[in-house]
Amino acid sequence: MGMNIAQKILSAHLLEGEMKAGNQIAVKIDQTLTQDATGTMAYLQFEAMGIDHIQNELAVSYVDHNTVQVGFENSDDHRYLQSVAQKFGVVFSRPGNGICHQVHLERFGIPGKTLLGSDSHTPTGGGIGMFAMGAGGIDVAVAMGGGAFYMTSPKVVNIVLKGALRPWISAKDVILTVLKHFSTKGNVGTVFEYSGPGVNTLDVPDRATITNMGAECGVTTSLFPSDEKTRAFMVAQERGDDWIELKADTDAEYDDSITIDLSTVEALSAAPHSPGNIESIADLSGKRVDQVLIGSCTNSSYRDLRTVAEILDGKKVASHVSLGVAPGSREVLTMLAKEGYLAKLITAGARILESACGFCIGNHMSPKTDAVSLRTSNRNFEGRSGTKSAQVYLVSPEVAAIAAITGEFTDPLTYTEMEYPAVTMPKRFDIDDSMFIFPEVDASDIEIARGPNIGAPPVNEGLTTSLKGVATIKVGEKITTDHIMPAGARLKYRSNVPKYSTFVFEPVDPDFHIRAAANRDAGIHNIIVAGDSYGQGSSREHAALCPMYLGVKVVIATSIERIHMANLFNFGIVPFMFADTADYGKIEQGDELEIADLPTAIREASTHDGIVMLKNLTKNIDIPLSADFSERQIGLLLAGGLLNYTSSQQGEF
Ligand code: MIC
Ligand code: SF4
Repeated sequence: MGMNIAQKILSAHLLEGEMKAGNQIAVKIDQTLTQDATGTMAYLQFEAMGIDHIQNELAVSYVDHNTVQVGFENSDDHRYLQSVAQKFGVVFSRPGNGICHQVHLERFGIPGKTLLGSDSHTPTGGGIGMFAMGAGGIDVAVAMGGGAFYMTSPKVVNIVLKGALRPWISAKDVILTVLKHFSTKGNVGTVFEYSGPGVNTLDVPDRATITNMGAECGVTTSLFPSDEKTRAFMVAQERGDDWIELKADTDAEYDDSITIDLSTVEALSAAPHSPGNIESIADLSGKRVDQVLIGSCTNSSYRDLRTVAEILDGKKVASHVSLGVAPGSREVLTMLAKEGYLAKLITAGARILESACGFCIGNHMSPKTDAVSLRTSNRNFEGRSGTKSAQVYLVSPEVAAIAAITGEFTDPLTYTEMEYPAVTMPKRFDIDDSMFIFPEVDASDIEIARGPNIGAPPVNEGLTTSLKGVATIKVGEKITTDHIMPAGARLKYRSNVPKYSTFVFEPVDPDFHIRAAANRDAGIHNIIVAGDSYGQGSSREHAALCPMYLGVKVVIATSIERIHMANLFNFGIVPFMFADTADYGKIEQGDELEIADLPTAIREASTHDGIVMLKNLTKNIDIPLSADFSERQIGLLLAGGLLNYTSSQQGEF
């Protein structure tokens, strides 16, 4: 039987397990990437593992998330990251060099390789045929140390593209069409693999927009074939030698398949407050816009920003609109500058922002109260922009640029001011690697620089007793990691877990941390109760690490998203699912809960029916929880997390 691309790459990297959808497998990781917001903890954990040099093919540390440097904390993190990179053989991408996913695609990504990144948008690499996945920082630290990555063998859905996009419609509209079909939940353990004649109509930067935002569906990754378009991109990056052809066999099988006719794709938007809440731009036409922000790892390529510059050329931004443009990389910014497009943007009235994540993570450019903000980024969770009442709509660069001029949502298909500026990918990008610091051969006298904000990673205790606790918080469905562990103004505390923990659940229940810490100090276990799709969104392991620090031992949800689930195991928090989803209604916040002899209950569940009984002492009822854990996952829970587990395995990851 023939193989699809996902099967080809995974089977070439398989270390343990059988590749059957749903099985636990271990794979070899070729490349890793980290960014500053997750990276400090990842390298602190790498240090705690006691390995003196990276063991994988390539590790790159990017500084792109928090570059605002208000106070000393960020700058100290950057200094730590630079020194630790030099010490352990990691390539360091300096602040200003660009957003990790854009830069990695440009300078390091290789078709057919595996990439693990401590950021949920790592699947951007799927645009050139890499099997690229997001994970928590500690999983990336293990992979840097040469350890395997444990994952669920995915099912593979074939997304067949046919036809070609109409002028003014672009890759963002394709991924929004995919989101409309698949939504943001129910896709855990799936890979989206693109095929069909329409693939050939998309260049790598377009493909990368699509694989990037597949993350919002909750899939493991998304993949395009590596073909002549991929070769053209690699050659334009002067990396033609890294190209290989990669395509599915003609008799490849898939678990499911859908077809999208590109010629019927409309201009779309993800309306507040979810990337899966899709509306057509035609329906939104005429709605007044206050802010337009163009950039982020989804839409900040040379193609995207030159298109924006051409649309804005000779025009002015509407007086009530604030327009910001953040190029995805220094390469993009340099090319825009040298070719005169930057001047067009500035003349039109755009505010040029640093090549970094910035606005996307709510780090600056928060909109005014109740503002309508149009963004080309990938997430519009409530409050992520820094303004809770803001209405954030996710759109294509074309829609964003036109709205900046007209001051309102405008259907690009009805925009008659100009011909569509069909920008094609350049034959050569402007390459300058001088903002990377490549590791030195002899790192023996490199001192690791640590500021006062950087603390050792806290460690958990193993599971030894009965669970006796309280439902400290009960939340609804689609609780994102931005709800659990906000970024934005709080981002600078990523290296200071005691301080950052005081913001756990801040947007939904600012007093949670006080109740949780009081319970912890009184020896009462904290339990989180949640609905569907708990832990959507980012890979930030602080959404498990900080609750762990506050004494959370168990999460009970109707469903939990992939990366967050792995992070819970990694920090020794037991992730239970309601065996019957209707039982979600049988626990209220404040209820006292108990599981007798938790370690034995979990072990026995794995060999029996996968069920653990929870007693709701307040209501005097029993609630069955599903606990179908693998041997390794049980090991992680009993050890109190991955750091303890790896040391108990004596360096055997
Ligand atoms: C995000 O887009 O939410 C982030 C910020 O890039 C996160 C990582 C983080 O929280 O540091 C992600 O996507 O994993
Ligand atoms: Fe950065 Fe935003 Fe992309 Fe996350 S989604 S990596 S914050 S640009």
